Amino acid sequence: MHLRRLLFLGVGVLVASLASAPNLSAHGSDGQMEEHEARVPNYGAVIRIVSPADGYVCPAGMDFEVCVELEQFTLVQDGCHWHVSVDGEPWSMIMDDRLNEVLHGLQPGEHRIEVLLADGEHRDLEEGDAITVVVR
Ligand SMILES: [Cu+2]
Repeated sequence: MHLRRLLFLGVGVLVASLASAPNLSAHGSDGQMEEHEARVPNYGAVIRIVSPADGYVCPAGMDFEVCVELEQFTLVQDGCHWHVSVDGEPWSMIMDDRLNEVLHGLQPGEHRIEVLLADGEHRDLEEGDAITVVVR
């Protein structure tokens, strides 16, 4: 459990650094920053959260699993993968062929869980899916 936690934190740091790197060029000399990185069109690719349902209530301290289904998108091929964000911040990245991701350690309260398809350069596709969960 402790090791999994450490691995998870490691992935989180990796995600954070990968997610912030493309933004460096977006900082203008006038201090302005683009609100979002450029996203890529879906071209028919779909990611959909199949569970939990929107509005799911998760007991505090429990992990829960987000499961997705995909259409017209092949994981791993050309580096294709998917991203999970929580409350607008990168949370984790699924680089293998899994269609599920266990979320650990969400603080009590309401959280927006968003999933987005990503290309081999970690660019999000425009259309993802999102649910709100409540931890209490
Ligand atoms: Cu990525």
